[in-house]
Amino acid sequence: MQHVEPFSQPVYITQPLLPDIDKVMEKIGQIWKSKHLTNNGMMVCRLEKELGEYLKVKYLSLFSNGTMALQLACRILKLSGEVITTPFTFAATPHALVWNNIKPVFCDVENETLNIDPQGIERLITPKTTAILPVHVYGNPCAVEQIQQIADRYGLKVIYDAAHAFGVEVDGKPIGAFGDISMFSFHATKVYHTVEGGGLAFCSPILKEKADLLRNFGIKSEDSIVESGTNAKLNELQAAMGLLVLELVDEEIRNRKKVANQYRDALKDIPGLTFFKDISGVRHNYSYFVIRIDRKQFGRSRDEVCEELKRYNVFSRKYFYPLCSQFECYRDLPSAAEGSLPVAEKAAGEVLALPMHGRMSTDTVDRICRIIRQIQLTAGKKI
Ligand code: T4K
Repeated sequence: MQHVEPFSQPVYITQPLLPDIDKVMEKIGQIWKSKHLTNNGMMVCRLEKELGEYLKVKYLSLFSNGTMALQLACRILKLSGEVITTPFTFAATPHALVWNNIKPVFCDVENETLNIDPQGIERLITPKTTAILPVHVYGNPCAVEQIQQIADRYGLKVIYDAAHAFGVEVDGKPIGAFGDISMFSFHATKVYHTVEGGGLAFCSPILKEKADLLRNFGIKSEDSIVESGTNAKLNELQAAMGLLVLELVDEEIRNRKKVANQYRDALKDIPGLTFFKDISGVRHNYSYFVIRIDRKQFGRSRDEVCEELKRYNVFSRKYFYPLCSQFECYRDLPSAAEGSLPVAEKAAGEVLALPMHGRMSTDTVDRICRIIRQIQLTAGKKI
């Protein structure tokens, strides 16, 4: 095999989807003319409508970021006590609970998707449990039917952390239609973004009404403040970006699919290396391209591969290591006890998200794959 050289420029885990700068300036010009910068201006109203249509959800509210949206979702549903969630997620998921004085209860994940394992949920339910907070990790849908059945049986609410699942559909049903509320993140590193931003999808207009109040201090009218809300609004500049990025997102997802397939094809016969396959009936968004590395079979650990890749100027990410249950602030919880989340613990030591976005050239993907082969071949030797 020919020796592969490092990239001359860093290759990051992702690159934000950037609209044409002239179009951005044109939109900013409109905002300047209106002199309306925030507080539910025309851009935010338009984006809320257009995004709601794109995501095929009945009611949508926009927020300053996904974390604030998730915090408010708990508040809207008046959750308290304990909420069952997954340890295999970004910090924002359990943090949103704690900011509502709710105790996160960690449930192990399924090996196939690394989403919460419905089989584990029931035995964690106590009289204090008020909801389940699953995450569609990497955009792969959770076992939505089973989760809903459990929730119905015990009278629990379901909030989906759909931060990664923009535009995902299951058998033609939009991902935001499951559960009581779904939260989307529109952070710059996501498939679709508004620089920073988030959204909540609801099935009921009453929930949306409450969300719209809570994100704006609970102000109903100039002389009537009806909720102890906060400030979690998206502004006009973010919304303008969102309108332009929305025009590009379908092509981005098509291109990401090509990148994912190229990775899969080039990496498929490497011993000790596995990755997620497309699930039949699911419209995927290819948020992340994640490999799992079995140290024994591959010859190098995930951490070694991550470090070696840096020497080639490739910056992969260990999403999600450490597990949330291993964070200093959560590791003393009974549900976080070492050994009680075996599937998640194993996965957290093996997963590595490789660079992924729709503008990656075939040459870049090919070179990353050849670097990974080279890292394997040089196991135990100095490069
Ligand atoms: N729930 C889940 C399951 C989530 O994954 C997240 C966020 C949330 C909830 C909360 O949603 P938000 O409140 O964020 O809307 C990133 C993101 O900051 C975070 O949004 C995301 N999940 C998480 C998985 O990834 P970091 O700390 O890894 O990002 P950072 O800044 O290191 O960026 C990664 C790479 O991306 C950089 O090395 C270069 C590139 N990049 C990044 C930014 C921000 C750019 O090229 N341009 C940029 O502007 O957390």
